[in-house]
Amino acid sequence: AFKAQTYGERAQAHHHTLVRTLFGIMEEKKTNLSLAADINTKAELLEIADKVGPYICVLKTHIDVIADFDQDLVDRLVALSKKHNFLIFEDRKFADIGNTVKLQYGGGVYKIASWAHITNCHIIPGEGIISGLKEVGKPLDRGLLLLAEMSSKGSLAVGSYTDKNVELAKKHKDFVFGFIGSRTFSDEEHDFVTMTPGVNLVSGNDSLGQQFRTPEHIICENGSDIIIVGRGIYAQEGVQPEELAEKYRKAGWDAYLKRIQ
Ligand code: 5FU
Repeated sequence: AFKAQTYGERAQAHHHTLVRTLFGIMEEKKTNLSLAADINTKAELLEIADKVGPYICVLKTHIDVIADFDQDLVDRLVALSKKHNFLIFEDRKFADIGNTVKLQYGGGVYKIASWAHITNCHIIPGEGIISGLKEVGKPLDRGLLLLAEMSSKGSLAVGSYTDKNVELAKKHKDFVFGFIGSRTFSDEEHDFVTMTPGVNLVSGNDSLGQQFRTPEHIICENGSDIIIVGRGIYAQEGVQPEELAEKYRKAGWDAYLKRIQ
């Protein structure tokens, strides 16, 4: 049912503050594109975030790959998120016990909870990881995604493990708002957001197990909500990232319009 609804309709009905904001941004900017900015210097990350900002709803970071990370970087990323109206998703993939992830999420060098609207975790340690992250993130109106599936070849996140993610998401829907996965996991009662990595305009693989599918396949056929694109946008020689971002924005949005018609 949610597959046929607009992002705007789902925003209005949703209980999670962050989802209302996210779907609102998507409607306003007509984009379901997230940039996976796997860039390793501060200056280059800020440059691409500023250039591609107008075309995306979410900027996805791996903050621990930045060689010259400092607090000024996150201050400026937050400023860009306000300037261009996008959310920031730190793709941290927490995977430890509740007490440890609380420390990793709220503190340390990166203080992820203080600037990232969204983060994610594996459920390998059991339910306590969600409870631990929630203690830090919920008072800040942050949101958590569970890694129900992965895009890489041979991923073990399948079958009953994937189902367990959905079960825990329902139980913790005051904080968990969706999944990393290849398709929708919503049912009649629960409206979850799926964000899908491994997206390119041409399907295929890289040399390290990444598997790419097209925006049309992911959004229109599989009912996912947001496409995450990295190298398709920033690693095409001779083409500006903003030009490619607009191409992916349009492909993702056209696939969504086709789905809801
Ligand atoms: F959870 C996942 C997953 O299952 N596959 C992924 O590729 C996360 N990713 C991330 O999406 C990965 O860490 C990269 O940051 C990004 C994909 O980038 P690409 O250049 O489009 O392959």
